[in-house]
Amino acid sequence: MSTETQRELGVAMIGYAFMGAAHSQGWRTAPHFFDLPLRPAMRVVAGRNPDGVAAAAEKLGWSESSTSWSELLERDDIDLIDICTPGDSHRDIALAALAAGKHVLCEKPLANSVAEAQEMADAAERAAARGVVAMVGFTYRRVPAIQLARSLVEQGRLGTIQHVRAQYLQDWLADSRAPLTWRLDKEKAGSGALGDIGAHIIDLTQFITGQQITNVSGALKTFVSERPIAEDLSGLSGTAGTDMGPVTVDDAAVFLAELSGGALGVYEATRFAHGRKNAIRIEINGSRGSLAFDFEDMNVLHFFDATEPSETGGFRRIVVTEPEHAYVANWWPAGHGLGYEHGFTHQVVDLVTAIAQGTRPSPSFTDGLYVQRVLDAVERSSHSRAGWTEV
Ligand code: SOE
Repeated sequence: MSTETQRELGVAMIGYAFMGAAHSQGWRTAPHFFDLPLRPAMRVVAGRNPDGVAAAAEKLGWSESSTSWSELLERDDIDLIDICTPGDSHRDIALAALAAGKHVLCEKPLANSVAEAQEMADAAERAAARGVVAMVGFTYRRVPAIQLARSLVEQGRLGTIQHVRAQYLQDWLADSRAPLTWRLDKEKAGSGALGDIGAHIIDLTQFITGQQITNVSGALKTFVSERPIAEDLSGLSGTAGTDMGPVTVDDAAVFLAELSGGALGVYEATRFAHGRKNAIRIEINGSRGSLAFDFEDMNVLHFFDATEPSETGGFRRIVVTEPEHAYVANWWPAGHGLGYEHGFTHQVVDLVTAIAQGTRPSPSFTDGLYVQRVLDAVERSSHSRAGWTEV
């Protein structure tokens, strides 16, 4: 479609730190590599600090900056609100945006509590009846190897799934002097490793297996209870100041899970795994075979087909960089591989396509609500120390 005649989708993004930069990359890149049915126009980025948000607009490619997200909802040239703020503002922004008839993309986890997530999912259902859509940003679903994993499960290549093993391991807090930022503040973030990264592996394993987690037994732990307050609270790490402040979230979360299709799960999320940078490790065993994935080698999926003769059997290392694999044909010649940022581009592609086609994008706010319920059940189980807890 020629860009002159193509209809635009006016986008405003709220928040401009790490996730804002990643989402901007998605909005900027998608129309250059994919043939989109609507042309995203990066109209406004909003944030509280006037200088900071103006600089972000310039750097990230937004036409304007604003210090008032609510004013954006009154503008006819804005069709979609992209929420990249900490979790404590997701509910208010999403509810107001949906009520104003704006499509919404919201960073994960959907909210800071089940009650907020429920309100958001209900609002998304009402909005859908008016043709307004909402999506939650579980971006890793859009890694080609993850798409292949889901497809193999759907094709029955794993048979009945018995084991789900999932870890999300980072190490950016392993140093006890690493500074206190918003991600360590329960008021802002809702929870720590559990919601920030545990939410991803909950979503991913449910997505790949098609099963929902129904019961959990978990334990949360905070290893370092006080840290130097960061000079800039909005970043991921940053420079430590001289004053100390309390860490009010978990540093690590582990839990056992039962899944709706009969599988047993073992989950671990931590920011204290020295040497593990962004290791999302998923291993699934079924009656006909196994899958293994590690985001630190994200262009590869390991597949073991137990129906093959054992003499020549073994884990097959599938390099997921071919045009047959999801999203790949739009990028580089076969074999060249993708990175962290591509998921954000694919997220834009799928969202814009759904809007243009009048379908509902996934993961929906209801999917986000379900993940929130799992997070809540893990917290309840850990606090009560009572073991198995229903989601
Ligand atoms: C920090 O742990 C973080 O940035 C998460 O918030 C993101 O969701 C993940 O993609 C990378 O790690």
